[in-house]
Amino acid sequence: QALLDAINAGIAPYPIPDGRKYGYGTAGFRMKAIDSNLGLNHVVYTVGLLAAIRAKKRNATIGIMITASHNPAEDNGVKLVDPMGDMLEQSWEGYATVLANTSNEEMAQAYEHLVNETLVDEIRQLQDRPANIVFGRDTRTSGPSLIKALKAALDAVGATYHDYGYLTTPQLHYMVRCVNTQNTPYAFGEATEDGYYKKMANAFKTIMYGRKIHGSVTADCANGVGGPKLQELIKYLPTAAEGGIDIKVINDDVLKPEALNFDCGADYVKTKQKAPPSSKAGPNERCCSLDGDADRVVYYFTDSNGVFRLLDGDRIATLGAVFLAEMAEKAGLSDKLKIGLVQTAYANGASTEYVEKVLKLPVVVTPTGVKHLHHAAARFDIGVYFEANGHGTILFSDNATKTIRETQPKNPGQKHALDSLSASIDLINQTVGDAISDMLFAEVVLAHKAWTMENWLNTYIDLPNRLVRVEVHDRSIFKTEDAERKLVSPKGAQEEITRLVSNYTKGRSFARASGTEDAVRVYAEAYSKHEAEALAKHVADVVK
Ligand code: NG1
Repeated sequence: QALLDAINAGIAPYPIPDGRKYGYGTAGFRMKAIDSNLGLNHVVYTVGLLAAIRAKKRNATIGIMITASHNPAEDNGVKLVDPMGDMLEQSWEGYATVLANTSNEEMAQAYEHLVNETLVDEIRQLQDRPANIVFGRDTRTSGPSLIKALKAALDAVGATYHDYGYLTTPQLHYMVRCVNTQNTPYAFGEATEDGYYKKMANAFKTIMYGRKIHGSVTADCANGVGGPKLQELIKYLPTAAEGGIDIKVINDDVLKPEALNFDCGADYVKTKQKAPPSSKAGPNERCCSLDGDADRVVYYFTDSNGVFRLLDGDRIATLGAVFLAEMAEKAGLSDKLKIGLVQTAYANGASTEYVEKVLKLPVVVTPTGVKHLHHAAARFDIGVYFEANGHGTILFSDNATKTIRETQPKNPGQKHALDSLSASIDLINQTVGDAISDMLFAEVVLAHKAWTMENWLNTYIDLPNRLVRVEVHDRSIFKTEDAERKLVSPKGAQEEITRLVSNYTKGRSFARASGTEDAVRVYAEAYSKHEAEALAKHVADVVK
């Protein structure tokens, strides 16, 4: 009873506003945070309760990240991280939603009910288990008050915790995995920021051996937490003169809250298809943009004719796949390592064709949301997954890691390939998409191949495409199948879309409800820009 009283007392300052409904979306709970009437504090408190139960269930440390990623500065959100640094298991999203939608009066009861439901068979042992939680946050001004609500929940249930303060989302995922694998054969690294930077910098030096990165890279950090963290990492990396890298950091102002994701960052560049106005980069200069919590990155440059050229998540995926397939071949491991790509329906059709026909690697398509891509990628020995918006990473199976690390090289070329593959395992943050790690990886691959941005761009030609956001009365009626590529509801809509698509050369289009915004997204691609735009408009009219 003391525990239940503590839960009630702790949540008292955070009532659920009348009529509010919450859902654990594509990336946890997200909403406007400045308006306390919307109840994000209430939601965060319940996430604290759930994390403690999950930690007992898994007998492991669970992570919580307070961020709203690429969303505007006044938003915030919260997501849970499972023991291996991956996203919360999907079956638990329902529990998270139930708790979030519970009123204060019923909270203690709901907690007890959930304990009975999830820990029931072994209730005695599991209840007595310790619950340890680690958490971090991005630079939003609403962060501290949400952390206060989170701590109140953890204190109420007697959980132990470590507050990492400011972290990028992928750094928090890294910490969770490090804590849970300490003193095991699968130790991931040291669970400190220093450990994160050292692991990445050492891998970078190994893989760079004898290579040269041409020119500098300008990194736009969306005025988010990635800015100071990237500045920190740079201290661990060799400079260009030392055979390392010259990173010019821009948009790293975290003192002006309203600057976050405003006219800059990966989402701006990807959706507006232009460089941030603050960019001073000249023609053919390599640029990249991170998002507000540094879990996405896209590259771009302005070509000699002044045309803006975007190299998005599809490009980073294909770049990584080209390199790893080549290294696997040089290492004599092509037959032993099954490499595959995972994309969503938003991947440009030209990238899919390039991977299947030119690289001759398999492509799997999953619904939107990293959690879906991640699981599909884990089925390959080397699984490369990226969303077109730049969110992704590369997974190496235990078998791949063991094979790469235990194969004895027979000549210097093979040794170099094995060392590069081995360093890639450490350079890439395998827990989740990590803009900083993905950027360094792209940089070393470009150096290995001695590719300019033009060379990279010319590997295939993107089909012109258009993504539109359509406000609808009720997005919940939009149900899909076939990895979101076909609508099954509302009735008749898919037939109409299929008919429209058939009028366009290389046409492809689909509509789905967003999991993070109250809208339906329509994607269309076709042979020409004009056709892609017309197709998108017509399909948008169908769903309106
Ligand atoms: P929704 O709103 O479900 O489309 C968006 C992105 C996803 C993913 C999540 C989480 C697009 C089309 N969708 O999801 O790829 O990154 O946000 O941040 O970019």
